[in-house]
Amino acid sequence: MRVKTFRGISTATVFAEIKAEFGDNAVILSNKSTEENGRKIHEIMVGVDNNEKPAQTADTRDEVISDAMNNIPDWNQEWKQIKGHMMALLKPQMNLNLLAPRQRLALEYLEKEGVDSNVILDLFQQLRGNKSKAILPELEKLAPMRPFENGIWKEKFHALAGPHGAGKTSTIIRMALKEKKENPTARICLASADQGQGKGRLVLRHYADLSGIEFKELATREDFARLIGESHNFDRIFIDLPGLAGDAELEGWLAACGINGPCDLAVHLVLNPYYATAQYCAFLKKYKSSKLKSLIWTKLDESCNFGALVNISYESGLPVSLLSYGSGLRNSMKPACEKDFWRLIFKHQLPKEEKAQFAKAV
Ligand SMILES: Nc1nc2c(ncn2[C@@H]2O[C@H](COP(=O)(O)OP(=O)(O)OP(=O)(O)O)[C@@H](O)[C@H]2O)c(=O)[nH]1
Ligand SMILES: [Mg+2]
Repeated sequence: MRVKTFRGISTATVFAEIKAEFGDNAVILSNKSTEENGRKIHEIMVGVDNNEKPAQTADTRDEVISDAMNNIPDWNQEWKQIKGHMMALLKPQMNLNLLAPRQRLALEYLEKEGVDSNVILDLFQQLRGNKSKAILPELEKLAPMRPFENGIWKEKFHALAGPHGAGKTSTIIRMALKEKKENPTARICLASADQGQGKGRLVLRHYADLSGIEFKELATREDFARLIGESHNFDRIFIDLPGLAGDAELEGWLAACGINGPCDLAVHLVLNPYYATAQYCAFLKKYKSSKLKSLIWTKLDESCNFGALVNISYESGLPVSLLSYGSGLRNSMKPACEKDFWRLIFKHQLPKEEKAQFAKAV
């Protein structure tokens, strides 16, 4: 951080000078008045991030908008901190005596389970003063379900995105096999856009060959364009996306492949329940996209608490579509439903296996 002191005969002139040099990027470190030769002098010390360039006046409407957009990440960060402080202040005001014992127990349980205080506070607001109000309908509003099963998802293209190793390839195979089993005559395409060194695309090809599903590799923008052109030959197209490294973001990645436009695509974000809160925030930023339509939770069998499932639904506003709870391809995944989801949160019970779910699909 670069530090600079500005002096002048009034705070207004000093602030004007600071604004002219650094715009809104300066952080006030100190602000004091002293006397010099009988005159009052105002001295303001500011700090500026070394990466910040001195402010340039945004002349056109586009420049003003672009400036504002560039500041959004900083503002988001600041807002998160403010929200944290507000929660710390508000929490002592959360008078649990306004709740019925069973409502109170539920909130206390959720807190222990790792559900964030802003979610708990929201629930408290919904329940306070109405001791007969059931908690489950309120919870269901916070974490909606949109099961991935027959007839619910109309999109033709379904792509799975998410961090490395989250379970994208395994899940897309399960989804394609499930589709094949439920609609044996459906024309399904399984496509791998993951050109990394891993064996993901070989595994995809293997299962596609075994089960009579068409397989495609998507390495270039032209491959995507060709698949879109041929899409009338398929009823469902499942795409395995790579984990995005470094600063790459889903929206930019989809744009580079030419599939962020009107293409009939739903992207589902695959996550595991045991990341740290800051990591989830980073994932939600990285995978934010108008095409992102649901959350898929995998590795539920490896986790010992599930508060993150509630937190991410609440933060993202996205419905949960699938729950996965085993490393194998059979009997390890179910379309999400309220009963399974809340049983998992409150009882740590994994979803019950559907009878012979994929038994004859492979
Ligand atoms: N225990 C458990 N393991 C799972 C589950 N889903 C996937 N796995 C395992 O997690 C590992 C990684 O799964 P992949 O499907 O390869 O994950 P990915 O996201 O495609 O990984 P990359 O392509 O390397 O980014 C594999 O060993 C899977 O068998 C699950 O629900 N539970
Ligand atoms: Mg993979």
